[in-house]
Amino acid sequence: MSDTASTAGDIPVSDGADSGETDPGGGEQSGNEYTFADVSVVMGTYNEEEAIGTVLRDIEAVTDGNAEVVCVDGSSDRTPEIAREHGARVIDQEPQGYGVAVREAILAPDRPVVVTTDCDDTYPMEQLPEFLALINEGYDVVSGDRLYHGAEAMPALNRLGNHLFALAASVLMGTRVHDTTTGMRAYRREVVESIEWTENTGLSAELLIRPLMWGYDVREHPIDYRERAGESKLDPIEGGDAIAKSILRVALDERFR
Ligand SMILES: Nc1nc2c(ncn2[C@@H]2O[C@H](COP(=O)(O)OP(=O)(O)OP(=O)(O)O)[C@@H](O)[C@H]2O)c(=O)[nH]1
Ligand SMILES: [Mg+2]
Repeated sequence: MSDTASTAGDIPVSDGADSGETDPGGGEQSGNEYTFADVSVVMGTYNEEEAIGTVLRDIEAVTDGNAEVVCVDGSSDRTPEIAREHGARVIDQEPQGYGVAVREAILAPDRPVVVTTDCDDTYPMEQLPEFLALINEGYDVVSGDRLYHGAEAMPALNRLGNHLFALAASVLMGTRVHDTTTGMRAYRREVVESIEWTENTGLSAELLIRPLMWGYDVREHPIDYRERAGESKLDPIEGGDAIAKSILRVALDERFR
């Protein structure tokens, strides 16, 4: 199965066997491979007019315009107009936090592969083909690991926090993971349809921890990370506190399920 994957620098975090559970993901892709016509790229957008044009142009360029783009938007600036100009589907939603927006964005489309990103130009859309290739190799979840290459563009406090979150999640799960709060991931649709969603700010960690502990084939994949365009929507202290609690709650919930 996916153990045969050999992309340099990849970190397989689960082979689906260490939990002793059967593989609910069904392992390898059978039949035809997915293309970008099978992919939805989704994001929450909240006053991201400085970045959204670049992000959507990058997605269009690398997918030849074949990926569907879904933005769940709570903005009061021109973000939704720019998104529509670029052909994205825009769903209006009162701003209620990261996880509320991203949950809606993930569940709205029906294509078989869904990729999340932030709309702040931090994530490398040019690496989307690598994510799709790993899904086609049989992985159920491909998680972008920002810390592998050092994440120098990340504020030092966030970087430290992200290392500590990954360490805590690893200890609680008994499986080593390296970046629990990344915004860039690819999922097979069946994974997100089976999720029991409970978190908001901590949604990203939840969407790594639950699939891993259910025995899905999850792989971390090193990504480049750029400095954010526009203002952050996350308060590092309040957000950090919420994420730490999410990791504890979700990991314990799954351990004692
Ligand atoms: N619709 C909607 N989108 C949101 C909300 N909060 C955050 N977002 C979006 O979710 C994504 C992640 O938010 P960020 O501010 O980048 O949070 P972060 O990545 O933890 O923080 P940075 O490292 O500073 O980028 C961005 O695209 C935001 O615009 C919200 O309440 N509603
Ligand atoms: Mg961000």
